[in-house]
Amino acid sequence: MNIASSISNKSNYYIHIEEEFGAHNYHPIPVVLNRGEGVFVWDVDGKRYYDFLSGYSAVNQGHCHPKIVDTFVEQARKLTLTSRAFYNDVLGEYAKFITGYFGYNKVLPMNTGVEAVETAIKLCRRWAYDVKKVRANKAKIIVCSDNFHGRTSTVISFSNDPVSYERFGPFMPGFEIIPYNNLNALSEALGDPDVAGFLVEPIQGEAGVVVPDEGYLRKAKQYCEDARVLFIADEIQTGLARTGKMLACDHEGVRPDILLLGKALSGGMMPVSAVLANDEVMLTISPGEHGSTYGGNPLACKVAITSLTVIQEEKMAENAAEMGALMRAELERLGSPYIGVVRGKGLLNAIVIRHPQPDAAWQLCLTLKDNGLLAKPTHGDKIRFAPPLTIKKDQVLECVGIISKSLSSI
Ligand code: IF1
Repeated sequence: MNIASSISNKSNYYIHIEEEFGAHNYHPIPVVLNRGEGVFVWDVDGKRYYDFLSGYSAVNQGHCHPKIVDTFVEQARKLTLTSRAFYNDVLGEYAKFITGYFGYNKVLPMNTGVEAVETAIKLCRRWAYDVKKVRANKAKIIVCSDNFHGRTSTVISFSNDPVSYERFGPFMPGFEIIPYNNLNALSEALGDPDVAGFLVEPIQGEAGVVVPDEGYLRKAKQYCEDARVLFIADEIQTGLARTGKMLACDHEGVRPDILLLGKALSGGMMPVSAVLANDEVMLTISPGEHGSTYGGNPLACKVAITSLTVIQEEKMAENAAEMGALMRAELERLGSPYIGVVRGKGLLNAIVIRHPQPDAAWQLCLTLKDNGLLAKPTHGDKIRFAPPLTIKKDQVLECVGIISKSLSSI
């Protein structure tokens, strides 16, 4: 089933110049977008699509949310960057707001998600040496197989996906990979007194929306407490109402020792990430020992306050839970022979395609595009279905219709 996907001359022009002058570090679905609003995006020919990727969960609030855009424009006209060499009238306000919002003593503001992960690694190691008194340069952090925490050299050092790490060595030591969703493996690894932290995605996004067993996070947190090990939750993709609760950890009442946020923290306006922790951890870093040029800039902070506010105001977590349950039920009801598994929580969902053709998931995404819905496969046979959290019931039903129509053309 090799349906040539329709690509206009106008789109081809943009695809060509990006190919000619841009690095080839992605293989995008062949669609050229130039407008976004809510759950929709439009291509350069004016065709409208449902966005079922949401910028990898960076536009949970919907594309170009009017209140977030207004905040961005208003602050952009006032003051965008002071650096941390000076104070400004926004960072303190934001720090007070976000620590109160999530219930932590302190926030360390960064920009990209992987910078938040790197910051957590440094905080965890510093806490290990200064508080837990782990032997110098021996601190170990446990991670899970099939993890995705970003693409810096340190972070790919603990990936088990050759596509992420091959021929990028040498690698950063101090990490141990255990199977995800396996409490025995965690318990055994925690026996090592040099272990300082357990870094985990509450649901593994890139791996194809892998949801652990009920109770896994709660028991893992308890094991970490018993072993005096920091539980570090990477909620960069699962957080901010995506899974039907403000945090995916909230489904099990787990409070991470270090909480990582990114992506939708800015509603898709710009890179904004945050590391939240209490003083025992956060104050192990002293002035001048960590930071970044744009970390905590006034523009990012104002945008983040509005991005967090609208999630609560518009009850996006509740909507994600309801619309996600509807979507999974309707997808199951299709009874398509090509859908192996439907899985997810809230509006972080994926289907596993079962088809003899190796690129069936890719071909299906091309057909979905032609039928007005944008999604992209992950790890070959899985397709993530993660629309903005503002999606309504009739839109979910329309999208399931599009998916059904597209499946029938396989
Ligand atoms: C790409 C994946 C998703 C993340 C988690 C940290 C980060 C990410 C749980 C780093 C980033 C992005 C990166 C982007 C595609 C996307 C992605 F496919 F790569 F894995 F969402 F699943 N923790 N995920 O998901 O945040 O530094 O990118 O801001 O690299 O292609 P970042």
